[in-house]
Amino acid sequence: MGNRRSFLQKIAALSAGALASAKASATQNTAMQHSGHAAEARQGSGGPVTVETPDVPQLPWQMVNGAKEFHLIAEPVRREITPGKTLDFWGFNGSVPGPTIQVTEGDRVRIIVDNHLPEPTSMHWHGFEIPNYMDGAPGTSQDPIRPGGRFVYEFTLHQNGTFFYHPHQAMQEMFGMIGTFIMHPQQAYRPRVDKDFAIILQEFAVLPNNTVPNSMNMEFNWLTFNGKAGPATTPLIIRLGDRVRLRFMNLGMDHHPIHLHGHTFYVTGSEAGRQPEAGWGPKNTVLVGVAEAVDFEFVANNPGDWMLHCHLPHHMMNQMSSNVGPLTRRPGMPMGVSMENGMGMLDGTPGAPLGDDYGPSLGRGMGVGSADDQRTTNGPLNETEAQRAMSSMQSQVPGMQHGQMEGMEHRKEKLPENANQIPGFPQDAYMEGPMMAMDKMVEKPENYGLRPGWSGFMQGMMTFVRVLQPDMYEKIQAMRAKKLPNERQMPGMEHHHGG
Ligand SMILES: [Cu+2]
Repeated sequence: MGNRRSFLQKIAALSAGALASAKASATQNTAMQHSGHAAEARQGSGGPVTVETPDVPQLPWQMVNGAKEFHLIAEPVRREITPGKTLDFWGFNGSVPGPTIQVTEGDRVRIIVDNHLPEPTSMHWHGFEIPNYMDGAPGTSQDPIRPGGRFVYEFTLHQNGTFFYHPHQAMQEMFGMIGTFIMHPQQAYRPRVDKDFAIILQEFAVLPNNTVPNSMNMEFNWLTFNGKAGPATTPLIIRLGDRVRLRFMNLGMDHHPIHLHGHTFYVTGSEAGRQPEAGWGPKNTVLVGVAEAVDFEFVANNPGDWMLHCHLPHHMMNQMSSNVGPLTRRPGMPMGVSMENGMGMLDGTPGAPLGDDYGPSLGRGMGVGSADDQRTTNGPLNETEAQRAMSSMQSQVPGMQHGQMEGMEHRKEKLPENANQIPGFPQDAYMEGPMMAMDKMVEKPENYGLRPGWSGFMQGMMTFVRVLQPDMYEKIQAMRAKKLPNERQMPGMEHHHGG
């Protein structure tokens, strides 16, 4: 096992891709091999490009006794999934989802799994054609890995495609434990892609004022791409004209229809690997079912900042929950009443469905800064109400952008005379709008040049595919390269690895 310093160097080199070659020469073959992929891609030779996993680190390896050796540590992880919202998960090596593993078809692979959780776990290699005793099914193919224990998995891989790893304990899966496992083909798929990305879809149920997802819930109010909810998701940076592959993996209770704006794509792969070209059909939305992986490809020939998102309406929101008064601001409130009431459904009981009598729930409608039941501010309401709510929100959310209201379109709008007589009004409450903007809080090179206020309209499983003109593309890539020294500090990874 390398020491901490060389480990961190390797990590940094991996994130840097081709730019890392200078640093990598000082470390191990790990970084050289991976950055080699990118170099080959530019030269047009046979190797595939490295898969980028925005917001998730790459797991380094070293060659030990003829195998690529990886080290995964199952452990509790805290992660800020969007500004102001830090949750408790279980993950791997300080990350949720776990770090990305990339190998090549034909490789001998060894993965050391240490269990730093307070209960037994195991590791299942989803879709791998490997010996049964390496399959990671606790109690049936192996003894569970006890707390403090270790299991060493080792196998030779003859498949290629998009795979993932996860414990075979269902509740642990729902608590964050999954990671991307890419098996590259020895020769790149044709036609070659210039960019390759992978995104893991996860969902969590978290009551207001709590940090611990309820893994038994069937309704979810935090939806993530690679462990981040919009607007904290990191956009995919693409040069105009590039051929692009996106790979999605889903481990949750819902299926996610993933939709890309501005382009038509072709589904080229599944969780079982590359699909025959004869079966590729044009689409712009593809359902990524539970336990599935979907690869799709397109030519990024339409410049702009294009939405890439799950199209389930509730999956494009953050922190939905019922307007239940005290629950939204008082920690430790006991769970109450029936499921119907908790979900905000009327059952004939007297009183307001959103009143304090009803218990906590993950029903509908609470946004950042909600307090008591109140008039919403986000639709075409009157100006005074909007400003009142805005100032209370700014006092509750440090760093929330001031002045966002200025000049925004809806200030000029007047509430239609009959608005409050229209059943169902308002529908666009809390969910999105200029009041939610937090551009500064999520500032990063990949967001450079987006339309001011953009972040007020991005939540849940939403990100951008940014198809950029060459000059803008180069500029952002240069900014990303400059930012790397900071990325070397990866909390959680260094601190658990040496032990
Ligand atoms: Cu979805």
